[in-house]
Amino acid sequence: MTKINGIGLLCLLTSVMMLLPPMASANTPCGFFEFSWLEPVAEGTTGVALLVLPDGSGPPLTEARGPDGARVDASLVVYLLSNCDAQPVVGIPAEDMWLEAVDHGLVLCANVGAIADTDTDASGRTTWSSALQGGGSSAAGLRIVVSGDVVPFDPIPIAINSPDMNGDRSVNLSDTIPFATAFYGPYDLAADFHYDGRVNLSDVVIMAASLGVSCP
Ligand SMILES: [Ca+2]
Ligand SMILES: [Ca+2]
Repeated sequence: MTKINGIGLLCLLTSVMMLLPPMASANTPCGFFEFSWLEPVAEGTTGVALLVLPDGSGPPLTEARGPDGARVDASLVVYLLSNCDAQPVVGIPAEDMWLEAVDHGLVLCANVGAIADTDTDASGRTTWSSALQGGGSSAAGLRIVVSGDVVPFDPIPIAINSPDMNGDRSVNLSDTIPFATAFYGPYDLAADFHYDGRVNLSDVVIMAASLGVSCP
């Protein structure tokens, strides 16, 4: 029988270890999507605002408004790529991807408020083009959240306002108080529902028409 001394055993162990594949790091989460990208938002979207109603009856992102009141397509196209290997992340459920305001001023209806149009496809692509459902207001910009992780893009320059001014997910008399303050006070984007840089009768009409609306 061949005897293996200490040095021989060490050499044998070293050889065996060299033949083994390197150990994978245990469950390293991919975290943020640093290789992801957002298609440039349509030209002219600087200073864009979107009216949001709790029941989703506001205009879709394809019909946001520019500072002069003109309709602007502010729909979003995003490609989500894994942080681990820069490959598309396929099949992320639409309901796991949503928009939120950077300053949390946009209050969304539970589960449906601002989710993506579709699951991510083979290229990791999804879009946002529909109306959002919620209330509140924000001029800080929007961001995309995937399964609770913020995708590290610059804030998307879309301001939000809603006749649900106090963000309690329904439009009622309590919202008319801040609206009256804005109507008689200095300009406030939060009350400029028919976005055109002025709070006037056209905004009153939207406030009046929205009374009674709430999240589903
Ligand atoms: Ca309200
Ligand atoms: Ca206005």
